[in-house]
Amino acid sequence: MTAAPDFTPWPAEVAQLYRDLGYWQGEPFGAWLRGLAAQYGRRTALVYGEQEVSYRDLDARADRQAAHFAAQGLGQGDHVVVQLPNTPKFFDVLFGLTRLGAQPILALPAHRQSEIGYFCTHAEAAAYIVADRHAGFDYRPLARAVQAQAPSLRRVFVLGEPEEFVPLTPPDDLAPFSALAVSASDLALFQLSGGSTGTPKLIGRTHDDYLYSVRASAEICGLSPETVYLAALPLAHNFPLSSPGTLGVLHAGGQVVIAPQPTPDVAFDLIRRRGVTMTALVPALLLVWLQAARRDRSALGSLARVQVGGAPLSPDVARQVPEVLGAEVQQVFGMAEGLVNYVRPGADPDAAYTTQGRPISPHDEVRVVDDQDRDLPDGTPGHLLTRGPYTIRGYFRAPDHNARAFTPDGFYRTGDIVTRWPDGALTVSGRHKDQVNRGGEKIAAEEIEYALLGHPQVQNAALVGVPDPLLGERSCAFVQPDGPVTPGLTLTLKRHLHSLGLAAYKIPDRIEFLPELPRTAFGKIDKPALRALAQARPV
Ligand code: OOB
Repeated sequence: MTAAPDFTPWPAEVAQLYRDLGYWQGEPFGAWLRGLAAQYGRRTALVYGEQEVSYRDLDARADRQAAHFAAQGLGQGDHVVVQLPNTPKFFDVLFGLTRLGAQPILALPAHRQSEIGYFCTHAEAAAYIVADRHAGFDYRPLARAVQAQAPSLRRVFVLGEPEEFVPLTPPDDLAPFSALAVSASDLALFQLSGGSTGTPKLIGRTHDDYLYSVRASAEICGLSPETVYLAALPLAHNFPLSSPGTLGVLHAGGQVVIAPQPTPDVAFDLIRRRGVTMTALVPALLLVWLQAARRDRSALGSLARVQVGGAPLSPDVARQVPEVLGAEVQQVFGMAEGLVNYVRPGADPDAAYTTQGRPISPHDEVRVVDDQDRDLPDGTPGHLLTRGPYTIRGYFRAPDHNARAFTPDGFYRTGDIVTRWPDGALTVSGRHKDQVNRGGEKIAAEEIEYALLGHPQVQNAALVGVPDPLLGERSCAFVQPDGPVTPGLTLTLKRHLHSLGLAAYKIPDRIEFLPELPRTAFGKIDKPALRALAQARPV
């Protein structure tokens, strides 16, 4: 059996190069935050409703949170699944855990038992952190179910009414926290992969590599103490967290305004009241904002830049941003595994609308190759492979998958089809990986196909993306039933998927039945044919 390493290191000489270049500074999150507190002191770091948290407070809160976690038995190297909505507590937890050397696994509020149970068992998580309720969902029954499934879970912390669990808020009588020595080359946190296989993958990011991407992103994007950033997307996602995201804004001494919801009714008011200068959106949300701003954009006067990423943005929509929102649009093409590309601020409009930018680092290596991994000339679309100072060399405990997802010399196979231009800018022109990108939320086709195959009335199943004017893509499952299509089978199958505890965004938007799934000459299910069929069939 192959060993399943937690972390695939960079080769020693490459790591040394990144240190020599000053990319990896040997500073863990805890010390980084301490430095920000010293530099920015009483300035406001976070805004949430009427609450304001200064840099100094943020640092002190991280200490208290770390002390609370330590008193509850958490420590260095513990994996902790964190699933919190957009509140300042997210940062207390992130900074509290990383200060202890415990490693948060940053789950999304939409995840349910299938995903959370998997993260807890696969990573042998020591703790799970949730809010009592959010968006009409009670996370405590979920915590009970996960606890029954994952024997490693020693504690569940709950923000709000904890019931039988541990309150997330530290008690008043805590002993002071004495800092631990945390190595910057250790894992700081786990991001989650959208993936294309049956199980989601965990992406371990080191303090060194993650903070490099944060610092460099803040610089490229020209952030400063004057930046007021609206965190509208879920805080845990790599884009709003680090590209440059909330961490980049904190690095620059700016203000993070936390939006509980990304919708215009909530977000526009925050922009007006707090003088927000910048935000990050996925294209689906941008469309909703554009629609609302066409009716009334009087709240958006301070907004200077809107970053858009996570899914393809059509040049036509990009072009509307300056006129309708009165702000510059900045495309961001990134991935939780590492590589992030930015259109540089002030780029000529044509490049700004039609490319997704160029990599952060001069040491991001980018290859565009054909099906046989042969390099292609600029201007020709091909598979994007990459390695560099903040791109992982392997997923957590996934040796078989790693053998496919990385080349022997450590390039990550992104699964994206891109065209590189002579100036190094990339245009994303397609996707090779078997995934549906539903408004920026990634769905691994195989995960849903396996789940459908688990139902007795399903003989075979294939999930494809269908173009959608709002979400970019919606999902359509083609099912070859085992026997006749009984009345209500569509609903039965959707209920089946819900009962497995899959996040709601993964439930297919459409289910279509076929007597047999089309196959290619090689006998594989013919997904292009299914995509064409889904588009041709009226919904
Ligand atoms: C971001 O990260 P993930 O891990 O949720 O998804 C990565 C994938 C990419 O491989 C690509 O398929 C797609 O999302 N994607 C884009 C895109 N940005 C991401 N496709 C077309 N155009 C774009 N601008 O989505 C992410 C992480 C950091 C920053 C920004 C996005």
